[in-house]
Amino acid sequence: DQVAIRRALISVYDKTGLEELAAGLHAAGVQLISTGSTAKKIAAAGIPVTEVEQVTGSPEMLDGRVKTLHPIIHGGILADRRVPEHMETLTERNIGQIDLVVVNLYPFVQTVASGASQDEVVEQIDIGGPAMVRSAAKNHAAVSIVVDPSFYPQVIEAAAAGGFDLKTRQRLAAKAYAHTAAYDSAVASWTASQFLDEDGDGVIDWPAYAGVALQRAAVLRYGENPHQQAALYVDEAAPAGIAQADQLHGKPMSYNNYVDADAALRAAFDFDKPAVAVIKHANPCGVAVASDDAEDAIADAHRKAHATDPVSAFGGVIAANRTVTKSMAETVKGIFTEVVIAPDFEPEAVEILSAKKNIRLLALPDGYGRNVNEFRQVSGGMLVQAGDTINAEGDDVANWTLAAGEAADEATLADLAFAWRAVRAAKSNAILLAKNGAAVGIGMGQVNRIDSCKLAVERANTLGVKVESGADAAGGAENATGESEQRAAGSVAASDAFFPFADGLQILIDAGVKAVVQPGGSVRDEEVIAAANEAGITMYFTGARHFFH
Ligand code: 93A
Repeated sequence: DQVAIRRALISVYDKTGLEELAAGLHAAGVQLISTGSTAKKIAAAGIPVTEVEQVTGSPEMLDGRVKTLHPIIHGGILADRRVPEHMETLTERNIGQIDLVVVNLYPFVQTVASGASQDEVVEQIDIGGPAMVRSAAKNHAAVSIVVDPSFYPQVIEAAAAGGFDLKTRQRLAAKAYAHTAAYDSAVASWTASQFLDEDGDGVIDWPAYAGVALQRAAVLRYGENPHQQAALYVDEAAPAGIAQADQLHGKPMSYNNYVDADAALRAAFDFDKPAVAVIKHANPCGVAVASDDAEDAIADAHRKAHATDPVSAFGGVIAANRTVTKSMAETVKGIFTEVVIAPDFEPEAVEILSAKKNIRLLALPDGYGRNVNEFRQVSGGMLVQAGDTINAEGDDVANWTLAAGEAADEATLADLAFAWRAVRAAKSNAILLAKNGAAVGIGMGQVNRIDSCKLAVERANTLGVKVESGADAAGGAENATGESEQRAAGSVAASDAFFPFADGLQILIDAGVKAVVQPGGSVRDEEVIAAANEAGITMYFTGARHFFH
């Protein structure tokens, strides 16, 4: 099932390996036809080549917008050799068959990334290139399509050995369609960003558009479990995230590592202050911020985040929103950790952590941001939604309404603001207790809010290590008394959604929580407000909700 390669059409923007390819094909007796600058480069190398214009009798026009879009070209590619009428048509119209098409497209993604103007970007939308790629891939029964310069050596070899077999032509076709699909997705993403951002805030307005440009970046060892195959795909049109991170050390990332590292980024990057999140099973078991003027703030944030729940932090994934410092690395070194992801690492931090064979260190590329749209597969289809952000009006403390008790003092309000941002990272139903810029108890993933409240309180009161007074509660293991610290009393709480009844809130009140922030909006708000007033605690309503499932 080999098909001999007698005539090849070459039209490439990226001229890598072109001369070698042309020389190899010519040596194998293949006749070459080619477009403008591709033909020039081949001819300059002393290899015979016919310009597409000569073949079609139709000169390139409209500044090159129309060069290969011609029946003589597409007829030569698309004719089905098994159909006698097709062959007769070629003869009647004097069209020569094309057996091999080598194309790579205008650099659209690179042009967008360069910050070029709208007109310049539009000019880089390749039309004729994808048309040839798609024609040749469709007719893989006879035609070979090559879009990747690294494959040229095999092309030369095949041309000399009687052509590719059917299986290879089929594989090349599949690769070619993935290539044009990704290219068109990138074009769709960009045009959406230019024309569908109706209010000009940089976010594509839902539900107008959902688009991805995915390329497989890695085959993973396995999926969520060892019997599941898995791979990583990178969205070329998305802001840089976990999929583009640069691994500095450690074994390859696993499927679960990616899921947890992404959850860790979501948790740590909601804060302007230096912040660290520790993740297990896609949920935070530690979140904390440190003051910008603290000495080695990120190490401080990490100590506080680890202290949230030191039991669960074993085998966790850590994200920091600042460079990982030497002293943070020294603490992390003593804790069994799967992954650390951060914008950067001090060289000493890499050195210290690299002594541990199994820890994976990932540096985030510049411009970290979350995807505008979120996709979730359901059986038989896909759900798409605009990603949740922490930019709603109700996320701004200035817009909160005091629903019960006295207005909080500055420190309490700061803790409430921290808790409100942090609770968004925990799976619903989520309740997060916080003190001094650190989570002290997190209840998440429960099917009712009462259980999440109980869990948060229980964790706050059993996992805190009591230390001799004066010692740093988070770092002072050497001063530990062996008892657990009762951390729920005097803490503040955030709830990702409203309390449907007063019962959940009552659990927090009984545990000594002094202030609560929640969306409000339940039909029983009056009952919930009454419970807060009776206990004399402060309660704010945000009007915004952050379910996360
Ligand atoms: O402007 S186009 O969309 N119109 C065409 O008819 C056409 N034919 C090939 N772009 C077209 N191409 C592209 O030109 C190819 O995809 C390739 O990237 C490039 C090669 O042109 P040259 O050989 O002049 O460098």
